[in-house]
Amino acid sequence: EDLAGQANFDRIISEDSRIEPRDWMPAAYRKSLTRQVSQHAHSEIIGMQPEANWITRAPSLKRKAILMAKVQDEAGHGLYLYSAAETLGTRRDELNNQLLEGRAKYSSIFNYPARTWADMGAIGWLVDGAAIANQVPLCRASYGPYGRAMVRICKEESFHQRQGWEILYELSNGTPEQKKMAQDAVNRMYAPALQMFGPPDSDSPHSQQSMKWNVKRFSNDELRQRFVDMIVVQAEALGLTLPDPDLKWNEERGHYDYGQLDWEEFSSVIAGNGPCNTQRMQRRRTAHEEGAWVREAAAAYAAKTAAAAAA
Ligand code: FAQ
Repeated sequence: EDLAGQANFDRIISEDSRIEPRDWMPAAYRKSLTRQVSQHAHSEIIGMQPEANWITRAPSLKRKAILMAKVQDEAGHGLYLYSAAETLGTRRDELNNQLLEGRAKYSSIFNYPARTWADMGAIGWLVDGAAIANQVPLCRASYGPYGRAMVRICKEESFHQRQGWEILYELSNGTPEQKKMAQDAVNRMYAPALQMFGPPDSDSPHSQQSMKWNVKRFSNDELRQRFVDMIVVQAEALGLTLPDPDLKWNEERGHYDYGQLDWEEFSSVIAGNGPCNTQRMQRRRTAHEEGAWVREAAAAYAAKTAAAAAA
């Protein structure tokens, strides 16, 4: 135990200042952040798949260019986050192995299929929207590299949400078939998007400690509520409805009440039994194998450059 290190860590946290990679930190802090940041990175990378599947089917050149840029942004987010995680002392190939071997989680939402073009709208609006609501407070996370990565990621996510909203707006104001397709996509994505915020507070083992460490600033339920309050008005502006009969304004609380979510489904999806878990992991493994030559070439080039510098 490092008493001076612990005292310094406690002071930094109590001043709401930042822990940097070379600072002493408790092993549990390092472990929990490595868990959260790496799972966040995995989510970004796996999260490319539902939308990447639609790039070849985008309805116009412009839509295709926007969607490609968006999916590439998600890859970039994964890379910033793996880099932030590595500063905590675990190598990226080990983090990647944890994902490939099923030892690490990624967000439940990406185990649902993207069935129609309207899903590109619903994903942008609801999934990126939930991601922003969850991640804006993480810009102030006590771990410096994570918070700084979040700032840039949130800016890009704002563009993503806006492009999704615009896809839905066009469809909602299009033909009756298009409007129906938009509504159907929202109906399917709504509840899984609310579950992105994690289990209810009463069932969230990490929340309390993460809040004491200034990693999380709000609880899962607080952020979920904030998101619901936000999207109700946005749905009205879209001319679409949210699929929850219990959704109604609660004057006393100053928030919208919403219906119970299916937490059994959530657990089952996280346990690997969602509609697309197998497909997503298979695709990731294949992509990793197909990228082996790139990693080998990069390593050979690095060795050659290092040898030349030493000579
Ligand atoms: N899915 O005690 P808590 C994106 C796990 S956004 C799967 O509440 P914590 C952008 C949790 O890891 C999506 N697992 O945990 C994009 C823990 O398991 P563990 C990614 C979940 O950490 C958009 C256990 O349950 N965003 O990718 C989920 O305090 C479009 C107990 O939970 C982030 O990762 C879930 N939904 O709170 C990309 C944000 N919820 O580790 C492409 C950063 C919980 O003990 C296209 N992360 N679990 O095995 C966080 O804010 C937090 O980690 C939470 C969970 C809020 C996700």
